[in-house]
Amino acid sequence: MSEEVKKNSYSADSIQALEGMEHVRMRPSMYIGDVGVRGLHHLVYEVVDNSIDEALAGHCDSIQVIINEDNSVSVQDNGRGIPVDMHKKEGVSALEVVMTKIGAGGKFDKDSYKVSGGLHGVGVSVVNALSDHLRAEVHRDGKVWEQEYEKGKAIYPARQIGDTDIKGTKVTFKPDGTIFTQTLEYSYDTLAARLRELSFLNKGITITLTDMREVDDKGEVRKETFHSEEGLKEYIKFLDGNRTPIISHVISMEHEKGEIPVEVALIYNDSYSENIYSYVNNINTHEGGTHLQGFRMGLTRTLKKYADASGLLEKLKFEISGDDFREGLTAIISVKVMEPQFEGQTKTKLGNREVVSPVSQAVAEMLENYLEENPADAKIIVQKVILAAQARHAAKKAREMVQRKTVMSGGGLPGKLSDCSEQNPEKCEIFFVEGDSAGGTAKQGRDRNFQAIMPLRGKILNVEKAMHHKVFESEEIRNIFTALGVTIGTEEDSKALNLSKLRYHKVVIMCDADVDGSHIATLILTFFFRYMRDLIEKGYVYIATPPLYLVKKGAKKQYAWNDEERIALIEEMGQGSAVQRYKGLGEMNAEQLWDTTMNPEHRTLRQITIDNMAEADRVFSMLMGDEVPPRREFIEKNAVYANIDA
Ligand code: 28G
Repeated sequence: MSEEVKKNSYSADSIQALEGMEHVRMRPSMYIGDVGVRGLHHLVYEVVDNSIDEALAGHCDSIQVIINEDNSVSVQDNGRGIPVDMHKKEGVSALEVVMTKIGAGGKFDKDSYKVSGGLHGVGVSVVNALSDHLRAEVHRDGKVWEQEYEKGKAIYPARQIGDTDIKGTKVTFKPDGTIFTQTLEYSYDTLAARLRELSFLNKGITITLTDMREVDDKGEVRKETFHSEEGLKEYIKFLDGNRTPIISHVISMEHEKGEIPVEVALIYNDSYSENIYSYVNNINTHEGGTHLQGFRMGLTRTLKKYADASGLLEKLKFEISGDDFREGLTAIISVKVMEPQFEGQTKTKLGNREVVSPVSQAVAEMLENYLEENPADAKIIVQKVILAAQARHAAKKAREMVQRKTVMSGGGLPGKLSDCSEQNPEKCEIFFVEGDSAGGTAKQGRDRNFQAIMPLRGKILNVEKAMHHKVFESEEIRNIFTALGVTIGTEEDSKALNLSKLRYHKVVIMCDADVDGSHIATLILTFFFRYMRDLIEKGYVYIATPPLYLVKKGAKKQYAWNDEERIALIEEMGQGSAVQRYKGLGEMNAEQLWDTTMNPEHRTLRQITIDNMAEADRVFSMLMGDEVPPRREFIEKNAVYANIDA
């Protein structure tokens, strides 16, 4: 090849690279999902992912994440440091290639053993493209190198700036405000939950999170270290910290079955809910898939075999269903797959068939051993399964009601529902309102064309503590199913929800802005989380935000949602203004409720999202479970309403 042709192909390549970066900036959500809060945090995960890869390769055991004062984020690892030598093909440093070329960095390189990867697994160059400014610092072979970029473009070639006796990579980036228009503010808790999760999933690595934005009374910044020696075993203990175990140990194993690393841990507790978290390459696979299928097969097969042999099932007059084996089960499955195929609506369902049997074999082997060595625990588990089967049998009628009673099949809508006239679910909203009196006001205030009102009696059943049949027997809860047009799945898989006849695409919880109101909202949310999780995951669930104050002067009325707004309004209106504190929805008249809380033109609805399933589970089990002290602590830490009432 002549020199000239070569040159041309170089420049063709760099044009392609540039186009790649331009494309990321033009269509960011194609790469990071969205440009809201989630996308913003995803940037951090993407960078941390590189460090995790370096750790999985066996070269790094420490990762530091710092939220800087200006909401930029620094990530530093003690790996080998990104190579800085000239990349033969590109004519620039390897560092620059990794930072500016979409798809560089090995993610798409089948030869390298890289199996970690964010949801989209797109690489740090995407983070660079979406950052106002990024600085990379490499410590390697005794030298420090740096390079800086603006909106993904290098502003100078990688340069040597000094000597060092450490090794590793440090990246500091500031997300671009013209892309992340909603917010640039990082949430410590969101990052902490993900980093903690990563530390359990990748044992042995030490990850620290530091928040430089605020100092406490002692002049100290917020800082946490995440490190797990035992991995999933410890993760189970953490997740089930607010529940009561019924067996003596966490059952766990780690195995490489046919080139697929499989890790599993599980425990049985005295609750009635099933909590299984599955991961592929450190990504939470919400929709499950072949690894979950393998887990269920292994669990059911082994326990059934044991129970049959034990003779304990002889008195049982009916078949045990798959569900029965999973009541009170908390489990984590983590697999690493070289070329994962993600399917499903949110691309979080593993499709690789070859994963089923290694996981089911591993689970079977692990359980067989445990049951053999712990006969007392084995008996407890089998008895729990039998109880679950009996309860399910007893609840058959109630469950079938919920299963069958759709509007179409003539069950009729609940009497308390004031429905809207619009038929297209996409345009319809339903407001669940606490109490009949507020329900009445909402009914008067609504736009009946597209807004339905469903008053709920005070506190609905706490599903966290109730057996399934109690849940399906509760009239209040059956009414929620019927009003929404939602039915549940088969007996074998009661978690499968049928949303095809969902009657409203906005399901709004509207409660008083006080301690009681937030408790009721939490009860309803807990019910949705445990029994209609899909509704939340599909983005149909919202919380209404009624104002806390009315500031009046003469005929002029304005609303305030917090103390800051109230003070500003009083200042603005000046002498003679009066403040009215809304104690509850019932204190507003229909017009006020419409203006402030229900009218789509003025209201603020908070969409409920779950960015960390395991963390959400832990919080719900704590808020709604038996143990009081952790709940008090959480409420004190997060009480927005408590100080208002004080
Ligand atoms: C702190 C922020 C995020 C990283 C490394 C280490 C290497 C590397 C990263 O290589 C380019 C392509 C395939 C070899 C690999 C160093 C081999 C030898 C690395 C990070 C070169 C990528 N020495 N650490 N990338 N490969 N940490 N942390 O980004 O051929 S990225």
